[in-house]
Amino acid sequence: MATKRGALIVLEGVDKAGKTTQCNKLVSALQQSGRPAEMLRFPDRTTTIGQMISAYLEKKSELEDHTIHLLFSANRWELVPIMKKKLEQGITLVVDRYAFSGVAFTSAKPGFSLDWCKNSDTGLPNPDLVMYLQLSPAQAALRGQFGEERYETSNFQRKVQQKFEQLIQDSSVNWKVIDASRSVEGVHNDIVNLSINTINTAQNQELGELWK
Ligand code: Z5A
Repeated sequence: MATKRGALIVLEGVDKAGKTTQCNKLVSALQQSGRPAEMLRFPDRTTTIGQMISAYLEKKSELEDHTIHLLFSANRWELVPIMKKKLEQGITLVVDRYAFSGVAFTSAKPGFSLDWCKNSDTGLPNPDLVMYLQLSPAQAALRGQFGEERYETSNFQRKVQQKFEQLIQDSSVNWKVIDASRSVEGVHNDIVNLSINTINTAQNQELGELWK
């Protein structure tokens, strides 16, 4: 019998929403229940393109706004062959940020439309599930100071949040909004349940193309 494909599961949200914490816990829970799963994160700072992005985020280099947007996008496209291969092998991929972060962060800058920002990511593998970890700026502030990287200011993060709120209205993407202000375990339980349902459904479906 042919191997059933893995699911593409994405976690999105503003800074400090708990994406990385929850991705790690989800991968462990899936593996412990006998479901092959691996984590990916974007940007993937290990590639040549990823190193350019990392230097920009760390404010060690300057890049024009369209240019950095396209580099974030290219960093996803360069991973597509390996993502598809793993999904075909039955491995579920749990992804910390994806194209939605790309669109939300760039369109929060002056002069960028959502449509322009979506173009370079159109056709990427469409996630089977995108969980948006919703957290207000006030609740995020309780989780500590912002870091030193570019974009880590409360004013910019508020604009990014508004862009995410627009993106989650798009019914061509399987969005689920999760209240991320609860305990780590409470959030985790919801995420595991949604993910297992998605894994069961996705194995009988073709992988789609984002925004097509
Ligand atoms: N970016 C972009 O512009 N374009 C793109 O295409 C992409 C990204 C893909 C990458 O940052 C930056 O690049 C990011 C977007 C932009 N810029 N910003 N801002 P990154 O991915 O390297 O790092 P990050 O995403 O900014 O991490 P984060 O958002 O700060 O954290 P998080 O993953 O959402 O949360 P966490 O690390 O799991 O938890 C944060 C803290 O909260 C930590 O102390 C936890 O212990 C605590 N925590 C977590 N959950 C809870 C709960 N439930 N209760 C209490 N405390 C909690």
